[in-house]
Amino acid sequence: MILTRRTLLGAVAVASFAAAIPAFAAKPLVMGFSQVGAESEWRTANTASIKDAAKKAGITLKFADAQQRQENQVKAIRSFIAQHVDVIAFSPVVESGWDTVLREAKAARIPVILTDRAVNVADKSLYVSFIGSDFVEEGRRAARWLLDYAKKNPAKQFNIVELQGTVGSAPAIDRKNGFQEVIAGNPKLKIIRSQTGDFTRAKGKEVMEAFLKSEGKNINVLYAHNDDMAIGAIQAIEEAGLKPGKDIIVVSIDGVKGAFEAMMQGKLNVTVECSPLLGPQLMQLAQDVVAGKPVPKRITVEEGVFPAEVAAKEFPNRKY
Ligand code: GZL
Repeated sequence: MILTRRTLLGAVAVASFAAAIPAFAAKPLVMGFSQVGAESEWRTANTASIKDAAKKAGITLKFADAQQRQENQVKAIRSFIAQHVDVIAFSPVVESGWDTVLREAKAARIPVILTDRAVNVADKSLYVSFIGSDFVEEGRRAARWLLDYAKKNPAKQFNIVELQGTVGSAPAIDRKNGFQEVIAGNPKLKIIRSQTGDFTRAKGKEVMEAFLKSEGKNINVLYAHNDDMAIGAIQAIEEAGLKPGKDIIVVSIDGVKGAFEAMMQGKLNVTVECSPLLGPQLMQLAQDVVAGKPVPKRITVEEGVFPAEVAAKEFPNRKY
């Protein structure tokens, strides 16, 4: 049983005024949420899911957009502590640098839930639960698709360029490691250039232009850590007079609608799903935590892999 600020105050209120008022009327739960930013289609869908789920759950949401800057998230968390919210949830833009501010939340008896991305802290009691995808497995799935594709083209050497996500973020670190784990030791699959595109279309295009300038026709595979960077890179590939999806095989992660549209145009070959629709589970988790119920330390989400062949059939079912 986690004795949060809210449970303590509730107990005092009930004990002291039990005779005076018919019942202790529960006020709406207040959640402070610090979001990474608005860098991608995935993030936009994630924010919509959180806001919609809070509304449906009758939870008062104090929402702060950090514009992909850790210092803004630390400031927001401190502000939530000062406002005595009942629970704090956030998607940490990078893995490290959270110990101090999470200790402040713990001292204030405000439970913290991680959503989407993980943190690297020595003291795991600094957060109650982490709900999000398994990014290492997403990287493995991207590589397994490419391995199967390579088996159908045995004569070919696959020179891969990699667009990494935000430097130091859990998805960038884990998707790189998962992909590398599966291609390790295979002489046919080689990463020849790897650089961050910071999960945005603009940066993905810019870095792909640089890859094409330096490696040119030597490139025959792009592995992008998210669909937005892949879509930006597709523009660069076309502007270089090459055919994305054919001259350069495009492997990506997220499964946003833009990726399905690119697959239907024959410009992207596969997207590994990473669901942003975490809102409903997060709100239920927050209510359980504040009620003092035991909750799992780690909650993952079920996800699939969508090759271009299924894009047209699947597109009408896509929710983000
Ligand atoms: C993954 C999420 C990543 C997405 C990107 O859960 O953190 O951040 O893959 C987003 O599109 O910017």
